[in-house]
Amino acid sequence: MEDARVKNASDVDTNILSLREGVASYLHDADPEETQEWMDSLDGLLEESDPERARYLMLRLIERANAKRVPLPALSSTDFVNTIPTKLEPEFPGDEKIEKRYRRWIRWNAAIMVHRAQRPGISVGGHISTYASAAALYEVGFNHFFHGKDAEQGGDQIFFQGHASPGMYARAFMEGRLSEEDMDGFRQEKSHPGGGMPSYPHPHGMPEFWEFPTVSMGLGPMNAIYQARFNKYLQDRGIKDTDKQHVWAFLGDGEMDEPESRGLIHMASLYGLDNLTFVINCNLQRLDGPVRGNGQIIQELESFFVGAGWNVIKVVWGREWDELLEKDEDGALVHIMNTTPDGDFQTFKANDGAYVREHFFGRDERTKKLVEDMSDEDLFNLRRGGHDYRKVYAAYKRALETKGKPTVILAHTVKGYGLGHSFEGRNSTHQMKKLTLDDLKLFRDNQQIPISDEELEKDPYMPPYYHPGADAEEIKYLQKRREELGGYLPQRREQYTPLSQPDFEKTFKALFKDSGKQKVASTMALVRTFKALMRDKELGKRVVPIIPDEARTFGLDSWFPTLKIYNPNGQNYVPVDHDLQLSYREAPEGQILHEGINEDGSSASFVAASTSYATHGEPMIPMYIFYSMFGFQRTGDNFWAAGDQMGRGFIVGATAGRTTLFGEGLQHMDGHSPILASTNPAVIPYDPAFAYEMPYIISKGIERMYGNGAGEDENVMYYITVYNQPHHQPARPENLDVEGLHKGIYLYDKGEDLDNKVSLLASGVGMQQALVAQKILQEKYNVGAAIYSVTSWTELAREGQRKDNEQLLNPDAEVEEAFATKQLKQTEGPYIATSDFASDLQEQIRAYVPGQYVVLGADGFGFADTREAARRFFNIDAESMAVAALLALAKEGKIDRSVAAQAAKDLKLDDPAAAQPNLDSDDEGPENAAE
Ligand SMILES: Cc1ncc(C[n+]2csc(CCOP(=O)(O)OP(=O)(O)O)c2C)c(N)n1
Ligand SMILES: [Mg+2]
Repeated sequence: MEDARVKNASDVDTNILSLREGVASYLHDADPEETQEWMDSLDGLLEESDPERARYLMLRLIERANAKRVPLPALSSTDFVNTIPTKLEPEFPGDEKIEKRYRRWIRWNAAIMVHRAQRPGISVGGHISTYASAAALYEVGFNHFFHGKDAEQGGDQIFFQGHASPGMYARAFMEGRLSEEDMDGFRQEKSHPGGGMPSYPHPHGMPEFWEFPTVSMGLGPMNAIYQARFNKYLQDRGIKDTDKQHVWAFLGDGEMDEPESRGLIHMASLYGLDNLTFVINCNLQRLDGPVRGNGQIIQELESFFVGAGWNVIKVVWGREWDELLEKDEDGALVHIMNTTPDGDFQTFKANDGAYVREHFFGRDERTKKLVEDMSDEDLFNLRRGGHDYRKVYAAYKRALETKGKPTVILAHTVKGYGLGHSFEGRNSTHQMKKLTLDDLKLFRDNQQIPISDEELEKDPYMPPYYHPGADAEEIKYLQKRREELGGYLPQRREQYTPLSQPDFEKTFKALFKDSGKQKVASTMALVRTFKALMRDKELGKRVVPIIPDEARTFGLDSWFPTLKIYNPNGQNYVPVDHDLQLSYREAPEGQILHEGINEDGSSASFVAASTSYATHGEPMIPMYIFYSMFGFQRTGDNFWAAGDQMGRGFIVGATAGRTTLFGEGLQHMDGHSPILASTNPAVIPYDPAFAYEMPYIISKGIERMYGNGAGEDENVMYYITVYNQPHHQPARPENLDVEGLHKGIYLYDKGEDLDNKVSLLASGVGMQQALVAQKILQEKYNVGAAIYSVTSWTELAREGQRKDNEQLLNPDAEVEEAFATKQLKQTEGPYIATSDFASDLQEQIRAYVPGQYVVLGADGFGFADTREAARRFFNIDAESMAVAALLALAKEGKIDRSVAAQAAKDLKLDDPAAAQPNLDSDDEGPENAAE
């Protein structure tokens, strides 16, 4: 069938084709005659003049329509020129000459710091070219925009591009915050006398300086978006005013290829984040070569961000181009700008003015003529927009004035700018760490640094830093600017009021009781613990539940109507379940951050909430609950960044275990998240077995994180694995070994005093298997089995390793034995360990077990089957534990090996089909409804 849309508009009676998708496809034509007249004029114009003229008139019409508020879909790309026309540029309020002078000193010191770090015997290097290209972008911010911590509401939050760190150190040196000695400690964090400085923005390494770790590319952009969203959340919930705080993220154009960089930008417009500005340093290069040799990264990013609903400001050309563009009456210059690929622009900068004349302006007779009166040097000195203070200032100002949407500034720069010919625009520039003597001299001349040839020649490994002294006019000016803007940046502070908790026994009474006939999964125990805590008014409001679309799976939908889901726009529709008690509720003051199916965004949300004690001085308690398979495995890098940023809060891996989530299969059944979590030194993994353990773990966690106040609290993130298998929950034992519970192991049951003895160690749902194994061993085989609840294998291992290290450093000393060893000596070996995770988890404590140690683990990929079959297959079930215990006893000569052999046969250890439910769990129901 013929499609009417391919026809000429004039062929279609009353409908016309709309400009593009986004408005209704067909519009009613109220006056076809008038329409035809407009069409005829366009046709006539095209007959008389070139398409350039038609394009011009069309664009002017669109511009006029916008001005008259005619709703038209946005154009997703504009010419390769500055968004802000020169005549609309605001007055630059600073003293350009002074600012330029010290910007050059900063650029010098940044490069010299890296160069000196290459000195013989150290040779740790660093990045020179990234900051050189971005110096003006930062300096305009420092001098005129970035609010420091003393500003109203605590100032702005700035995500510095990781590899630009030398520039921030060099500025701090100018400000007198860092000494030459400090600068020479760059990249020698442990060995430099008096302390060194990290290569990149690591708050962990410099907790009073850096705030946001950004160097794992892609994390900065997404964490900045969620930081801005979190600021709005704090404001909307009445916890803290943040409406004068702005989030700036400085990013590389190469970095924008990371899916994390682009993948969440729609969230920023969805939440109307006008408190967020991205500044993308488009130097057209990444590490190896051009970002888009054949294309134009600035144009590509413009369309991408416009499409996502952002305000886009391009800063492409410096003021030197203004006059040329003014004279470009027929659009020839704009045309060659539009059609020159980035690869060529890079090559221009690596060559000279004559090359630019021939290969750029020479592409069109008209443009060639345009520059015939200019010298080659003038041509080479036509700067790119990102190096021009005035253009950058205009863009920043416009960004802050934009309401209702986030802004991205696309700044065109040269990589290695000002560093001279060996650096500017070269493919190798990113990795060049030092300058030759000739480079140094040229760089010194370019930047007009008052250092003599002799001084440079004295020791080419150690060219001097430059500082004119605190009394210099420039330094006074610089200091005044920061003073007026609220103090130095970057800077991290940690000031907050400690949190107190409600009465422990009273609050958690229900969780300490025997559950009787009711079967309770540990997920439910965790939810109940948080619910009980949240009844406390002061503490309750600080809990930030973060959920990527699995609330119903975890039984958290009961929180929807009470806590509500945060949405700054409220709920402008009638929810389908509005007449139900558990209705889906969105509200501007909502407490739940429901992130959609978006683990990356959720992890970023966690980072913002977990560091609020420092960024805002407001301790918040994030409780980020996810499908455990999609947590550390999917977003481990951001948890690593959270550790660097010293985040504090709770990460909950729900539907945990390789066999518990029956029927789901290989991509769902998590048998290793606690192992992944254990590789993050800031994470304390717990795998609780019983409901009564939960309040102890969570309450202690909050106390460790926020109990004391600044300087005293620990930078820890708890990772708690919880299951969806309901089972009987025993009452809290009398004389519970609370210290053991916190440190990772306690004796739950001594077992019967029979002829032979073993000890069973279990965590999580593995405990249910250990309890049955105990019965089998005692009733059928006359073996008394003690049971230990291992709340954290990793914490035990870490404690043991700390003791080992102490011993290594003090070979003469009598170092205490590991906590695990002491605990396990309460009963006799052999020791048999299990959990619902891979062996590597249980293996972590092998060195500290005082006897024969047998590990059963769920190794290999998971699969879809019943829990019983899966546990038998992996040999982590009660029967397998029992046989493992018998075999271990046989190895010690305590029983005959044939007993174990017969048991293996009787209990059908190798037959998943023979596995029968050995738990008291008839566990159908919503808690198993994971999808
Ligand atoms: C996730 C990740 N991958 C790789 C790197 C290594 N790396 C550091 S800088 C760089 C190139 C950066 O290019 P761009 O983003 O354009 O920044 P520029 O230095 O040009 O400003 C790369 C690949 C990294 N830091 N993070
Ligand atoms: Mg780049």
